[in-house]
Amino acid sequence: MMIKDTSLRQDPDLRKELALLARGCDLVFPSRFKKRLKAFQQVQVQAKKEDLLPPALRETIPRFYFPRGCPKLNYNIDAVIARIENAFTEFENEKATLEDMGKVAKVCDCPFYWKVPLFCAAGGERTGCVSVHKFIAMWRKILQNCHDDASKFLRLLAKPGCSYVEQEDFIPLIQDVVNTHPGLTFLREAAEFHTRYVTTVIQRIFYTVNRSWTGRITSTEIKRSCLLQNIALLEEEEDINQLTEFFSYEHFYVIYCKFWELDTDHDLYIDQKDLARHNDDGKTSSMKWQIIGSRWDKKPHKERKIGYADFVWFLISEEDKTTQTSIEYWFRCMDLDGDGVLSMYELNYFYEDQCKKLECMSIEPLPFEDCLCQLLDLVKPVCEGKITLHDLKKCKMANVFFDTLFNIDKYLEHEQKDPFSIQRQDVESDGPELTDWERFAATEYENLVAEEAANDQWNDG
Ligand SMILES: [Ca+2]
Ligand SMILES: [Ca+2]
Repeated sequence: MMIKDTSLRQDPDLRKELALLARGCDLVFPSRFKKRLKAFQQVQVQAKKEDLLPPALRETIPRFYFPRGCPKLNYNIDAVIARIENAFTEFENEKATLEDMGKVAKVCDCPFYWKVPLFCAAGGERTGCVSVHKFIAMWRKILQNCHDDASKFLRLLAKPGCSYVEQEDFIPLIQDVVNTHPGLTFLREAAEFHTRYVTTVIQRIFYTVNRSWTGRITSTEIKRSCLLQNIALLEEEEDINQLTEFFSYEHFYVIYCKFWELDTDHDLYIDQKDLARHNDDGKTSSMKWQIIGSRWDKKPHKERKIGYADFVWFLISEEDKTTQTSIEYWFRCMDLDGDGVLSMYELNYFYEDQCKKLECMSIEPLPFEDCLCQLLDLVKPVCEGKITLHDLKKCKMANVFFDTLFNIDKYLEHEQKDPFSIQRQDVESDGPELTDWERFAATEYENLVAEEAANDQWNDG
């Protein structure tokens, strides 16, 4: 009989014995240990028997876990269906085209930009329109099974039989935002940029929402994120640049221009040489290998490169090292042997490059031992000599930690800052604080616009 290791952990005595046994200690004889294990298992089995309640008793416990939302008692599905039927009478042959779907979405009590997912889920993509019967059959099923917005949204977007959404499932919705949002009129004419914008928004959604890094967003992840609020806001906010979380055109423009500058041959891939030019080589080269290597492990070094989607993750992580995803991103890059902790060897590996760069700039670097002391003071890891992801998230200074090890410019910036001035800033600023990423994107956008204007003047004059 197998017993789970979690149950073993609940018995401290046994754990100690196990540990001793593992170290080959003579104090615990195998026969004695086996006896002990058997006694422990018996206790476990007995406890389990007590857990099993008779069926009658089980039924009296009210259900409290609703993965697809808690059903609303007084929600009248038939009344909603009647309203939809009525709305369809206005359309020719009681069939809704894509243009009619905004109205249908509102009748269904959905945000306006759910219109294309609604259209596609009812089969409209294939035939170009949706009949009242097909639409009602689809929507009734969703209303009966999904009781909150996250699970409805997921059901509309996901492939049949899937309990998650993947990147490509978002394409129709975001392409529709490009086609119809008043804040993107100018982008509509530049069809060659549509896929770039769509890719950027999808990557940003996965960056923020897909906390499990699986490439599959679940309804729980949607619920925990601000995705649906942002999609709902598209309807109210004409200036798309206000939606800095995912949809901002300015943010897209900055990311894309940065990529374009590095991708000199414009084959939509950048290699290590290209990446070395980012921020005039603020990033040391070991880290650059890691960024590129982590994605293309199996390829020989020379062929390794990253595409645009990976670049979106890199740039956002690089410019804002305070978010959960960013901390995880850099942790993964630094954990060279993939054992889930950062060893002192791994820290030294990256710091060596940093020292070389500092020496080139005629700045004398701190010896590694001193730097290590500072870093350990900053992070205060639970286990000596090992830094875990949890330690880094808890210390609230992960950005300083990472920059010290592999970003010269930002490391020097942190060094020069008076720690008290940062605190003062926090107290004095009113209104919502900008994130590091938002601040970077706003500055870069201004620079790019100024550059463009200067170019125009040059060409005209
Ligand atoms: Ca290239
Ligand atoms: Ca490691």
